[in-house]
Amino acid sequence: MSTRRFFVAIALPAPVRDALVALAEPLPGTSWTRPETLHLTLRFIGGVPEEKIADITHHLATVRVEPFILPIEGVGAFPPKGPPRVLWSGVGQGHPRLHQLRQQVDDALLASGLTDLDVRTFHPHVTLARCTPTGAPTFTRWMHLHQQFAAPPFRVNAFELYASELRPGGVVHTPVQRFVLRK
Ligand code: 3AM
Repeated sequence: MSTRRFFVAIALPAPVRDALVALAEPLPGTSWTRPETLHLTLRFIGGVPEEKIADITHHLATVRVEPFILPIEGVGAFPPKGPPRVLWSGVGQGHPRLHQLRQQVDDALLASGLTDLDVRTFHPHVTLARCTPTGAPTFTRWMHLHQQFAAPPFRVNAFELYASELRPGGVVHTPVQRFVLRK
């Protein structure tokens, strides 16, 4: 039986997904994210009992951040040095409402009783691919080729709670609830 893990993310509109999908090319040891699962994670929650979800959604509904414009741009790798495990596109500097949103999401999750949120710094990004550590020169070429990448800026009107399940065909993300942004 698959267990459901949960995360909070910003869904990407089709023109942004299309632009990101165009960055994919066959690279050794690299598995590209399926277009329908491209997203910007605000917070990975992990496995929680299903009966806790009502409480989590209740608190997430208290988030108050005005809609904002977000340009997805540039590319990079995690870790930044050494063989990449993840290829991503990011959001550049600034975007205070994005960070405000992340903070309020965290506050809401803490208020719902979650206590073990990861304390690492938030590096907003869209995971484009996961890599086995081979072919480093190829990744350098790919990153150089796309350093000026810019997806069409879009208006973030909402964020979503997703369930994530690992199925035989790969990971499946199911939207659980959408939260519209407002002041
Ligand atoms: O948005 P990205 O793709 O960077 O890697 C997972 C994905 O991140 C991450 O949560 C997002 C939605 O699945 N994730 C999965 N397991 C995780 C864990 N144990 C995790 N993040 C932190 N800790």
